[in-house]
Amino acid sequence: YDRRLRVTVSRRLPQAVETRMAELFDVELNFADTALSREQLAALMADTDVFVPTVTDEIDSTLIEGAGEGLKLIANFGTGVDHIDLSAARAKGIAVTNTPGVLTDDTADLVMSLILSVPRRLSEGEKLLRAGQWTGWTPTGLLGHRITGKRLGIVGMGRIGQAVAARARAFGLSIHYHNRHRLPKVVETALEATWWPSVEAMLERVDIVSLNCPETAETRHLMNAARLKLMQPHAYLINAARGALVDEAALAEALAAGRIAGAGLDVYEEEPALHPALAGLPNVVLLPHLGSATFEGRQAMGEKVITNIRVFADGHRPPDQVLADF
Ligand code: 8YV
Repeated sequence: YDRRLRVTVSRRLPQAVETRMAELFDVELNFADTALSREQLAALMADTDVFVPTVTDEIDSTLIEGAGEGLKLIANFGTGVDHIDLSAARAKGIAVTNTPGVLTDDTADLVMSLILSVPRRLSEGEKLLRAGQWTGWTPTGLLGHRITGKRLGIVGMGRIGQAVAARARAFGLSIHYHNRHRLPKVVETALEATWWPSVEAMLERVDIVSLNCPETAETRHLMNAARLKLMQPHAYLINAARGALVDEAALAEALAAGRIAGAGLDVYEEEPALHPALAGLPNVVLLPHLGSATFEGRQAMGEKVITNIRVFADGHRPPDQVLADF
């Protein structure tokens, strides 16, 4: 490109990121900072070289096919790209990039805090206290379950899954994982992780299940009623990946019936809506998609977006290009 690129950003980003972008590109921002409608997305994608969406923008095949001829890069602000139709983008010659790596630690920290707070009933305790219903310490009040010595089963052992494993080991959990591909022996040994070729077999054996895989056609409703039934009645489910990995209605039913002991969720099937059956359950910790919500993380995500755009503009393959068969 021998001119400044037109870069359209769907949401407000950290100030320093916006400032740098404005120095480098012709930037258009959504000043309202509300999730965009399909019509607004279509209008923005009609007249730009680069579009920067976030997880709140559903970039489906119709939007991609209708995009202006100028659109050559979708530089996602975020790692998960389940909201972008990758094959439609590839068919139209539009490259897609994401921001892997820089939010691994923050997300793994959040997973770990759910692993610690659900079995220990922290949320229930805080609610009781704030409601003025705490009547004082008793030997048997609000007892939870010990973390140390339990078995953690990680579904999806990529960057985040491995970062969760490293933290969990320090808390005395034994590490089990299911992944499409077995990790190299050296990595398995370093994490003292046991591979399960079958997710079903692993679900039957572990005490805590953490979902850390991307949402794809294969992983949608991975935790359906049948797989939830395989979990042990004392087991907990943690999901800070994508809501669609879990059939929420089936989860609420399993929790209400006591077929599993509790759940910690950071993501939902229909964000920002919370499944009404989950809201009333005491044995769940519910967070509003906070996995990467740190100042440092969001700044680094913005820097990655900028690097991807600049490398692409220079005519090279951007460092974080996502492949359609991902
Ligand atoms: C981001 C996330 O905040 O990166 C991801 O995949 O889920 C979040 O941590 C979000 O995607 C921003 O678009």
